Amino acid sequence: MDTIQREILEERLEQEMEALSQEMYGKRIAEISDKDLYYVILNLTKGMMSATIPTDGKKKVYYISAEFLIGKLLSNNLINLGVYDKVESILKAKGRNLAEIEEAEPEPSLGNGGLGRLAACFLDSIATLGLPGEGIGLNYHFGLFKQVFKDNLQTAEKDAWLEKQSWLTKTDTSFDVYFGKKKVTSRLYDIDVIGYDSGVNKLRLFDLESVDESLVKDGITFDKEDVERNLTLFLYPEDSDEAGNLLRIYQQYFMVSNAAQLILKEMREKHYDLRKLYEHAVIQINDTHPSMIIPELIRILVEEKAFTIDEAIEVVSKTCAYTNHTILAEALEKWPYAYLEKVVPQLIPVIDELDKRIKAKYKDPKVQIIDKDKRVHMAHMDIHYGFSVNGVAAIHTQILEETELHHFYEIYPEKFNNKTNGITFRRWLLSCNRELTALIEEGIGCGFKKDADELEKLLEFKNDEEFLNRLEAIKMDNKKKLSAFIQEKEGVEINPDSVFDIQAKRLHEYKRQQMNALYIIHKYLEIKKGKKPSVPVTYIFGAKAAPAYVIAQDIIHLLLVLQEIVNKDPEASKYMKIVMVENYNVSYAEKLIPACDISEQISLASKEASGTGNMKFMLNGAVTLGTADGANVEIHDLVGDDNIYIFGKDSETVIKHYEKADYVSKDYYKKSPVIREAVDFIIGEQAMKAGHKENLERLYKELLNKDWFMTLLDLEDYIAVKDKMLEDYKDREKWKKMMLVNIAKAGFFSSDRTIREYNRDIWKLK
Ligand code: NBG
Repeated sequence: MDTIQREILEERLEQEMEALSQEMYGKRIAEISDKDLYYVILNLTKGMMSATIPTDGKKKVYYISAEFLIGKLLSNNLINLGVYDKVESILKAKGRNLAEIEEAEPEPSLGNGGLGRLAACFLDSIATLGLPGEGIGLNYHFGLFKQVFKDNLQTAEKDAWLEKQSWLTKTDTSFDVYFGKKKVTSRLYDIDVIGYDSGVNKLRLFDLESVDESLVKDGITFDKEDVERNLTLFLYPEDSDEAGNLLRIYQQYFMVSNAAQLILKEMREKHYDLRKLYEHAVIQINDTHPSMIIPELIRILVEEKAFTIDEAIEVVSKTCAYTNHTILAEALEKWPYAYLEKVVPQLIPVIDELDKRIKAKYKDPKVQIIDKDKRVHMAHMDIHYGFSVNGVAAIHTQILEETELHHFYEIYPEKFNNKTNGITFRRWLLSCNRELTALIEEGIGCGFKKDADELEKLLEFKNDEEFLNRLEAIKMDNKKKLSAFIQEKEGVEINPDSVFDIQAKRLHEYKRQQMNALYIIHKYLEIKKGKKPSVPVTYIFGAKAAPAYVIAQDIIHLLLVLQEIVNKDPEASKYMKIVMVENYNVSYAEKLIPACDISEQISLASKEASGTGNMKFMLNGAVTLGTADGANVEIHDLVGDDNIYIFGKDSETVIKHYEKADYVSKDYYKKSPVIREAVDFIIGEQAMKAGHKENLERLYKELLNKDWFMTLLDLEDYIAVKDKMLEDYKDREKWKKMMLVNIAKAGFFSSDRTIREYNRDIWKLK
């Protein structure tokens, strides 16, 4: 179908919908269930998307990523097609509610956190800007895992999100993938990614033909060695043992081998000269998971396309670019050489050659690909044999250049560049906060939907009482909706008149959910001593912890224990409530973010590469409470001192502490009675009664004896700044202005801006 046909389709939307309902279920729309109606609209939408003109050009970006946290797609696709309102009103006339139908859509479980959600925002922006680009990843049947709380502990179940009818379209593309002599076969599934008022691209997800879901017996455990059947069952399978590590390498190679074959197939079909691969393809390596694409492409060019090794290295190096998303050592993959030998022996000669060339040129052990312990540093390979290295926020890139990757920066200063992350406003404003979108549109017109910088025009309303009151009323309305949802989902009653203080992100010690917990304990103890807060607060958490990350599980445990203690306390619960929501995901985020007053962004400075939740909260009128880290720094620059609350030691100080190894958490504990009291509560009688001794004691000891992410370093400052912020909340005039300024200044964080920069500096697509 061409666009003319799409227009016809749009005009006849109602008839088409009824016809499809008849065809699929033999009933009228008014008569079918929400789930069936969801399938009807799904099919209709898929039809409209396939009738949209695909973006095209001489050069294309292939964004290879282990994660694409795309979220539910129905509303987003309807919005981007420009038919959301129309569909909504057609349904309304038939007594149906689009929001309820959206609930019937399962959320794809193809990602973990920020890195995967960023990839999804990027796909939206690439399509919206009309750039030719595709995402390439894997089709995990059970995703990461579904979080279920039992006995105040996190347990993990498989997240079975795949349904017979879905956004995935099975293609007839299939490749053979070899692990040494062992062969498996893949199958490609596509998801159309429609831009806002523009063309359509594809997310290409490879699956294993022989995958066997019945391998998963209990929770998320399965035979890790049965790779012929398990490769695409889970994202990031548990890797605390050798089998788990090998499986991750199998998955990564499966992903890049398919990607390489797909790219080369397209080159062949378009009759492009492989020797000029870089004129037609640019491969963005999203973190180190897809790094093996480099040796794999070199191998194919040499073995099958008659390139010399020099030629292959040159062509591939001009095609690949690498994005770094973290300075945490644990996340910078270093695979034992022996593991690679086992899984992908065919890559070993190439990796050896790449390493040999570096060893011949540079003596510095810090820049070697294979280190003295025979581990292969994937990021090092990316930096040497790619043409671009970027960080994801200004301060992060600066830390890469000056500290973490300094030795590389000295060799290749020209390769380094910053691309501050962004978010798609289609999902994180237009779709998740329709009331706010309408108010903004009334105030400044609809230009901001295509050009996010236009949000600045909102500053005109800084002294407009009526506008500010409406802004406040929308926030209140969103808080009421969230309260009702939480009551239903979690069985916890919260007060919409309280301050909504939200920390929603993966659980990691550096993100310091434990610091927020210590604040909560402190407040609780104050109330018990008779000091009543002047404004009630609801503390909301959303976080999953990797199943093998013991301390992270313990922190979740503490939060759930606090939830039990505080919410059940008739006195304290008048002033504070705690909700740790179960199975936090994109859909939950879409409900939390529009209802938030205080956006908690409290990482240990230097450790949060960027953060993207911070941008979503700000865009929806929350005020940030954070450390000078990641994109918080840029938010601070944009909104100014008066519209953000920054606390804690800065990244330079923190990095010095690490260098000198002079941070001793016990010193802080000893010095401050406030800290001592809060930390001791963890193993006090009350907590022990509600929780488990083993978990609580372990967490207590960790905080006291190690505290690698320096919670106690910043705790007192955090308490002081948060208290001040809550005081300021009562000054409604001041707060409403802060909300407005945050929204007005959020335009910079549109992923359209980020993608324009990627394209300008790295991809150079037309
Ligand atoms: C995460 C960082 C975040 C950042 C996202 C997206 C990984 C490895 N890194 O700070 O922790 O916002 O990437 O860039 O998931």
